[in-house]
Amino acid sequence: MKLFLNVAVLATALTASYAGTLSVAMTVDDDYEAYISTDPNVQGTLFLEGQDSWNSVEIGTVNLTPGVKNYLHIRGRDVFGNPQMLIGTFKLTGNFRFANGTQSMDSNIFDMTLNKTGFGQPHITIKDLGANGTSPWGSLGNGISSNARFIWSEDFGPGDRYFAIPLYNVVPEPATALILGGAMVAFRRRRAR
Ligand SMILES: [Ca+2]
Ligand SMILES: [Ca+2]
Repeated sequence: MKLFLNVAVLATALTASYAGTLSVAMTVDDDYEAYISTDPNVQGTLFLEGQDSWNSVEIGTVNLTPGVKNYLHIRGRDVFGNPQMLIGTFKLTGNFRFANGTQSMDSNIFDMTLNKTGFGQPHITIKDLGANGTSPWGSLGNGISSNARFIWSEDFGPGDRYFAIPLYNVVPEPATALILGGAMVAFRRRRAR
């Protein structure tokens, strides 16, 4: 009975560790909303926005839905005319990974997608406008890495830009659960003596 209870507690602890968070430090020239979604075609739930100020970096953290792929959806737009850009640094916890295989990434043209008509639509090319520090914006801090890139669509102009970053759910190695489970059983046996 005690063993059963401990296995149940262990299972609960393992399940809890499967959850994760996404932390964001970003800004857009000039305006954006950031959403978290479990469907690439659905905008999702708003958790961060930056209103009309490219030089203020917003930070936010959101809980991810465990066990499935999540998506960071950023809907950005220019408000005051050229120039236009998005820049940010993104971090994950729990069993989530970016396309680069790690829990940290900076805005770049390789690990994100973009289109001008809506989330889940066919992708268009992202243009690299230079590393953090590049004129006319200069260096942006408050959590944005010096390696982050200023990016936008190839064409400038009005209208929303839909950026997406997939957050892959990584299934833990079964060996880890077995080792933990085995250790717990051994621990209980020692205590029982
Ligand atoms: Ca901002
Ligand atoms: Ca602008």
